[in-house]
Amino acid sequence: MKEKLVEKAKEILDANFQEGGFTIPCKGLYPFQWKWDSGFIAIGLAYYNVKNAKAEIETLLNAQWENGFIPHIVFHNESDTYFPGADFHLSKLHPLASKEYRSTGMTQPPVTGFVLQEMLKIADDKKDMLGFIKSQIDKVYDNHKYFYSNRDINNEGLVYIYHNWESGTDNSPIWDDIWKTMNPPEYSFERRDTTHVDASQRPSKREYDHYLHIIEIAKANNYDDVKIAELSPFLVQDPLFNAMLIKSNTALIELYEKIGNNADKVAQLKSWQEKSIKGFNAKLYDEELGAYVHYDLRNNKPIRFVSSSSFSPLYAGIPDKERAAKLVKTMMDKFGGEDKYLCASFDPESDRFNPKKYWRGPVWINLNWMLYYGLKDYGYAEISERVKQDSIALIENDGFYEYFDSRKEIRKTETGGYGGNNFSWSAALLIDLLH
Ligand code: 9WN
Repeated sequence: MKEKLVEKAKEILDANFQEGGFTIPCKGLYPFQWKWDSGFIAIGLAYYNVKNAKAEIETLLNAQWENGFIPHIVFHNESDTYFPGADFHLSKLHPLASKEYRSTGMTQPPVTGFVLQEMLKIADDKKDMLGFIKSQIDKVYDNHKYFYSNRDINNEGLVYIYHNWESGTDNSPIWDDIWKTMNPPEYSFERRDTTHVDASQRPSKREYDHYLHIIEIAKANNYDDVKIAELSPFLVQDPLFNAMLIKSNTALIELYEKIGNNADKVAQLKSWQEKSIKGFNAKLYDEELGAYVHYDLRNNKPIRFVSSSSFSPLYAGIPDKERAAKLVKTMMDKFGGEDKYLCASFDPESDRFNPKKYWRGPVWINLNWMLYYGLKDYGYAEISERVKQDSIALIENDGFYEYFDSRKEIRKTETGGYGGNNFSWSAALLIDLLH
């Protein structure tokens, strides 16, 4: 069974790999290269196709802007099966945008640092992989420098995101209260996602109006970071995003130390890291909820909801042992019942929970993958094993979907896989989990 699943996963990754040297997340639905997808995909590829794994990362980093920014989507081709595309985002408005690649003017969680480290762990030929890393690592360092120089506006070691698409958890109920502070125009546009996937599993038209409106504001200011920080109605410190940055800092420090001769960069990374971990624990932990939460910088208040992002700091070594124990208790109490697969993307006890809709409840394999390793590192062998086995069972029973229903019992009458099928990161991370 294991061999068959891995074989199928490889078939999916191979079919989604494109001539331009990158992998689409899913045929039709997502026809370009996405930043954090690319990272997870490269981990899976590293097990059996080192050439493609390297190409994946190199192609993404080739699209980096002169200020170190790495965009969330790189539009390598002219596909019109996705909205909003290159002509809407107009990255060229920013003076330092890539001249060669069209992209969005927003980013996604900074996973590339820890992905490079994973690739080194996986590679048989360590010398060859370290050589590759040496050729790419400064670009990732520059990306972290971009974040700390432009997005830590209060100098507290925490960077902001200015759009829900930057979070990667696009329509999470976390953002609902922010939408209430906005009243965007009713744009007319042609959605493409709902031609590929059941509309009930995707964000609503009104939610898209909000998403587009934030971009219109950023575009009117040529994607200038200072202006965005001043004007964007959406400005959030996201625990998942910041945990990814912290995890990648750790990876860059260790990789630079292996490479040698980079004492200045190591010192800088260590200083960012110290401040970030301190700021993270001081600001984003909610004692009463026993979980990390988002902070709404625009409206100056914590967003007090528990989601799978709340537990992602385990993957980055952020909580101390005592706090980690509280996090695990919260996770198991709310998300861990025997009738459920771990780990729903949003608090199943909340009235905002929706088990079928995208980031409002379904299980996502990339978050599970992080939780598996995080829990394992903190010594929760049994629970981490359950996260792993649940992830495998979901894919085995339902298929290589984009997201999954956490309720076990619904499978008596229907399938529990939702969104796009033959989804690349579900395939790539399964290869890692089954290794
Ligand atoms: C917008 C590609 C991306 C993922 C995100 C996921 C979804 C896009 C969309 O697909 O977002 O970026 O159009 O819905 O939420 O995490 O990177 O797989």
